[in-house]
This record gives sequence, C-alpha cells and structure tokens, in this order.
Amino acid sequence: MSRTLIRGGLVITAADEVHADVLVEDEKVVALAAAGSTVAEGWTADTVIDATGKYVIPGGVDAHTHMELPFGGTFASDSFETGTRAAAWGGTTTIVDFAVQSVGESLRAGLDTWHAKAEGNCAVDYAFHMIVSDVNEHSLKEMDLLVDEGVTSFKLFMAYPGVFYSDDGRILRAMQRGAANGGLVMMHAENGIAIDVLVEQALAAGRTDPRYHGEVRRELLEAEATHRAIRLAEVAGAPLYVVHVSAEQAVAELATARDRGLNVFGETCPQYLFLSTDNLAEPDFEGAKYVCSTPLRPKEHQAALWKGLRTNDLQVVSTDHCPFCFVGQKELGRGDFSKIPNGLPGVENRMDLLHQAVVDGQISRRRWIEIACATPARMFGLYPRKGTIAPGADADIVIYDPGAEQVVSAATHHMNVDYSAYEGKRLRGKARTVMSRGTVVVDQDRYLGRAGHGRYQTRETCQYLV
Ligand code: DUC
Ligand code: ZN
Ligand code: ZN
Repeated sequence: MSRTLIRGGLVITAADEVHADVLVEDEKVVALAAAGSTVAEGWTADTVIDATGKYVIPGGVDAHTHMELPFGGTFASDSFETGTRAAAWGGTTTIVDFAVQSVGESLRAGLDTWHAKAEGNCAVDYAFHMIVSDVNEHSLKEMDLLVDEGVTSFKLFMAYPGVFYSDDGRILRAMQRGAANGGLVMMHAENGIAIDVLVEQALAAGRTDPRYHGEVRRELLEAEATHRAIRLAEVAGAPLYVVHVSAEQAVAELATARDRGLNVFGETCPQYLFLSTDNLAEPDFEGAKYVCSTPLRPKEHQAALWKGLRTNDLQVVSTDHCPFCFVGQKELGRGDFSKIPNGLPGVENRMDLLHQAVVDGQISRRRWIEIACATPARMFGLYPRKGTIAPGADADIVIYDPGAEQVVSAATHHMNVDYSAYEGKRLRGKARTVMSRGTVVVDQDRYLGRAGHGRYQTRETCQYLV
C-alpha cells in the first residue's frame, strides 16, 4: 500500500473551501483533516506533497471530447494518447468521449471501435457517450443494453443532414427509450435542414470565407432547435441535456424550461465564453481556426452565457475538444467554408480558462469546481468517484497554483494540433501537480504519466433527475 499526504492546501470542492490535509491510500482518498485539528498528527505517508499557498481541487471532468473523430473527410488530430496526455497537463483527469454509430452500423460496432481506439492508450480515465446516427428498432433496443453496461447517455443531432442527423420522429423515439431506460439524451440543437439551405445560398452568392459559417448557422436556428428538443423531451417524458449552447436565445429557452420544472440541462464551452465572431472574421483564412458548431457568436452573447452559469440555467462547461490542424485539415475548406472540418482544440485549456473567470469575478471558486468537475460527474453518473475530494473518491487531485502566470501558445501546449485558439492569452493559474487515481502524472512541468494508466469508467445514470 502507498500513502500520500497532501499538506497545507486550500481544498476546494463544489460544496466547501477548507484548509485541510488530504490522505491518499493507493488509488483513493481516505481522509481529510481540517488545518489545526489533531487528526492528521498521527498520519504517516510515503510521500508528502506540500500544497501551502495552493489550491487542492478535484481533477477536471471534461464530459465532451472527440478524440480521433472522423469528420469532413479527415480525423480529429488528437488520438486518445495525445489528447488525454494534454488533458492531464491541464488538470483534467477524466474525459467522456463520444463513440460514434455510423449509419447502417449497430451501436455495439461503434462502441467496440471506440474501445479499441482508447484501450491501453489513455493517460487519464475515460468513459463514453454514444452518438446515435441511425435510430431504428435494433439501435433502440441496443440503448437498453448500453445503459446496463454503463454507457448511459446518447447524443443525437438535429444538424448535419446525411451524416449524424435524426428527424423529429427518430428523436422522439430515442427520447422515449431514454425515458424508459434512464439514458440521458444529449442534443446538438441546430436546425440543420434550414442551415443547409442557407449554406447553399451563401456559397452560390460567393460568400465562401470562414465567417459565413457563423452567419448561416443563425442564432435563431439554434434557439428554434433548442425549443423543439425541449418540447420533444417533454412529450417523451425524458430528461434532456443540450450540448455546446452558444446563443443567448437558446439559453433563454433552457431557462424557461427549467422554470417550468423540466429536467432540462445545458452545457457551454470555453470557446463561446472567450471567443466570438471577431475570431471567425480574422483575415487570410485564419478564421477557419475558429470554425465549430454551434458556431462562435457575437461578443454580446457571452454575458448571457456567464449569467446562465451563475444562475444554474447552464450547469456544465465542457470543451467539445475536436482539434483539426490548420495546415492540411482546416485548409480543406479554402474557398468553401462548408468544407472546413468543424471543431476547436481545448481539452488542455478548460480548467485554466475557467480559473481566469474566477480571477475576473465571473464565477466563484466553488462554482468553478462545480461546473468543471462535480456537475459533469453527477450529470453523467460518475459522482462521487469523480468530481470531488472526499473519503472514498478516486484520488484524482490537482495541486493548483492560483498565482502562476502563463501565456497560452501552440508552441508550449501538448495537444496534437498546430495552433491554439487562445494564442497569446495571458492566464493566471496553473496545475502544478496532477494525480490520477493516486498516481502523479504531471509534476512541476514534467510529465510522469503513461499511456495505459487511464482506465475505462462505467457510469451510472444521471444523478440530477427530479
Ligand atoms: N461540433 C463540432 O464543432 N465538431 C464536431 C461535432 C460537432 O457537433
Ligand atoms: Zn455537436
Ligand atoms: Zn461535440
């Protein structure tokens, strides 16, 4: 048995901030002792980590990543190995990635493919949601089996006709199944049928630059789809989690639904909180770096997103990490914005960007941990194993230096992508020591982890349903 004592830090969870020592035995947290109490006096340990002046926080839980996602004729550039290593560097110790069912394939086949990609390759722990692209009698039955084996959430798309898209009838059927088996439907809420008309018209009019990606994927079409998804979930009697919310009007739809007492939840991502259509409009095709869906919005939307995070109309910040290199991948869309692979890198930056929001006064320290660690763990059935520091929890712990200064750059990041969406941004705060199930994987700018340390996590159903 190995024992590690983390001494002298400020332990921050979603519920508390307390100066305390934390005792870890093998892979688990076994005890906390408040500073000044006599409890810790008798504790012995093989390793003592001095966390004086630092925060001691749960490892981040990023509930939305796409390692190696096939998209637009190419693949997201982070493998499970490079992406989870970058996650570790940034203080994220659990990812929930999206296994993909292709049209004509079973859920099982898609899930098996994703297990094969991840197994033996991950630096930190991982779990899967399932993208359902082909709702039919067989895949509906398979949803029950997946819930039983710990894949308890299913993403459906109202966008991307011909690829991931499901029509309202299919969505309703999947939601009904979720209502019966406890699975949580996650929705990409954009009206893809209408968007495709606007894409065609824009290209025909010669509007081919990346910024038109943002213009055709109209705010109203996100709000409309969000509204429709909520109504369909209400009809099905199912809970709903709307992913990557970017438009103020979509937040309003979620707030209205929640005020009505519905089990409706919303996620946003750092790119919508910190970036805007100004980035999409950058010259010389640089805007392609910021093409993702839902798209970046005008700056004015950011205030509504921050407010939603404070009022709990939005509950989770995930990354939607889906990196494509500028050279050779984003470039596929030169002369036609619709051919730019959709997605941004960010798995390494999320904890730090959100800490900067603490520094800037947008959210409190506990809310930082809540939206980045505890709530995603509860939402997707991983709590209290993940998302908190408490006896019995996995020892996924970050010693975080709130005073450290860093400048984000592709030259120093660890994601396998040739640009940073936050290049040159100054941030206050940095993960100094990162522990995954009791093993130190990052320490003071040294990577000590290994591919294969990360373990697959089965999940319970959503822990928020009322
Ligand atoms: N949005 C993205 O930006 N990339 C991948 C899939 C998605 O929905
Ligand atoms: Zn999506
Ligand atoms: Zn996504």
